[in-house]
Amino acid sequence: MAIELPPLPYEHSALEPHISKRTLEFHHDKHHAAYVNNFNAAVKGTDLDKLTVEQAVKATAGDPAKQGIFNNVAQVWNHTFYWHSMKPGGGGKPTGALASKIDADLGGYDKFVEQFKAAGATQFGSGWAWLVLDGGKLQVTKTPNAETPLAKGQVPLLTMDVWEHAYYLDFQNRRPDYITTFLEHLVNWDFAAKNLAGA
Ligand code: MN3
Repeated sequence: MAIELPPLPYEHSALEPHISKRTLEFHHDKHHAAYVNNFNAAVKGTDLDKLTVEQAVKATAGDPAKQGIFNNVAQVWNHTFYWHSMKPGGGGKPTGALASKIDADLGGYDKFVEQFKAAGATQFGSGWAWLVLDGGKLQVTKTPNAETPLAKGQVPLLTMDVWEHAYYLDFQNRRPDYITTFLEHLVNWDFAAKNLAGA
């Protein structure tokens, strides 16, 4: 039961001019697809082949013998979550229950922005910045490489890919500009609010 590459939730050009069609063609059609293919090839004929993506992430996390499989399946999950963390016409401030919770747990939207920018900018090398629910409280966090809060007992609400392949064609070395653009023009607060409501 091979897993499949989920389609992007919007057209490849839908995030322009902020993230180009060319970036999403490489990022989704090549990088995300490669993680799917690598995972399928590695687990073919094993018990891991019977699991959902989420189950396979949890089943391989922290097992040195399964590091390669974890890297690929966690990247499959992280990327699908990332596509939904953005939307055309996104960006700006959240509203409603999520906004109130950011005020209560993080000290307000401006503090969230400060922490999220720092998480993305200080993740050395490749990785991810996250807004998660940890023990019922919001937390901004970062993970290296394929690591994911899903495997740490946290509830992911939102993520931003800070691997160079996410921004290099559009922003070259200017990761901070990509992060600012993500927050001002792309972030999908509806998705984060839905994840909070379902937690
Ligand atoms: Mn990526």
